[in-house]
Amino acid sequence: MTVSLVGIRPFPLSLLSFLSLFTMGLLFLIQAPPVPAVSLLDGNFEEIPTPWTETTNTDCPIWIGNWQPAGGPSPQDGDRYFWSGGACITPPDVRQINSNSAAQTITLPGDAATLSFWYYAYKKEESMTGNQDRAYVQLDSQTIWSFDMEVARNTEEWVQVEVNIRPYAGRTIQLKFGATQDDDDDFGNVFFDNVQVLSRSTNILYLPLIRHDVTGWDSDGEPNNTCQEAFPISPNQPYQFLAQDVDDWYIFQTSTPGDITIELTDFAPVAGQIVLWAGVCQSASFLGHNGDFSTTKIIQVNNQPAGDYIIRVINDGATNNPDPYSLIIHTR
Ligand SMILES: [Ca+2]
Ligand SMILES: [Ca+2]
Ligand SMILES: [Ca+2]
Ligand SMILES: [Ca+2]
Repeated sequence: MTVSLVGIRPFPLSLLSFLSLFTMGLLFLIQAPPVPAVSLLDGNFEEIPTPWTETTNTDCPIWIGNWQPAGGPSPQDGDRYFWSGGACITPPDVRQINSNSAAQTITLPGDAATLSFWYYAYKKEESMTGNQDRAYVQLDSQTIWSFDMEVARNTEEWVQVEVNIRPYAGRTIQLKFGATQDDDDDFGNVFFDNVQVLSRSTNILYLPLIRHDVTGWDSDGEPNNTCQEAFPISPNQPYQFLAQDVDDWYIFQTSTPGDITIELTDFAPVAGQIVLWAGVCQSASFLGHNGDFSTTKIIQVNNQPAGDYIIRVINDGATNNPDPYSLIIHTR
């Protein structure tokens, strides 16, 4: 049984000497911020045996390793990393498209703010019909980061991602990295390495510009009942919150000019509104409003500058505890 990375262009084997490993370790010690996530084990995918639990639909059970001999990239960190997607070749020449995952249960510290990880994406050819090849990161089965594996999105290098995980702070949850693929001839590869949970104090990306005595939110982003209490979220990441009260405020930032779409779905109270402003609470400019009597409410505004934005979700119907609504900000 062999693992084949058909379609990955070959990389020269990295000649990591003991000295270079030592240097990398030294840099790590200097640069790494405090990482309180004592319960996250083997975030670098280096340990043998590893505490990560792997699943796959193929006959190749192990996808944590050094995949340079199969054409994979040199590790972002250390010697090993997790390969999601790809394909497994079994004798004589049967190709099994791989949908797999690596998971572990962790307890997030109360001040957990960011999940940081690195990925490297490569796909040789596009799927001929509707591409279903996706990599993902999940917390308790909720997708907090997803990646459509497309040729145009090949990274050519390791890319760092930071995802806001404040709504999950303090929880014991399953963290899962993986990929699901369709069964057509073309498949994608996304490699993951160097996973870290960063505390609030080490991360300024999600700190709002203006905030009045709000030191924390619960797992549903509450309290977020005024603009000053707005819960910070990030564009292009799916979120779920509860309509268990009347007012939910959110703020986000864009780093480049472009079109912005606010998509509220699965809004169980049905009766409600979303409102979008540009700016900060003290000087906000109204951009759009949607009060459709529907579980889906969308606002799209085009050609907006990079900057600060405010969202208000108003529940005009019955309060609802069990059914979360979904909120995502698309920017392009
Ligand atoms: Ca590693
Ligand atoms: Ca495919
Ligand atoms: Ca709420
Ligand atoms: Ca609220």
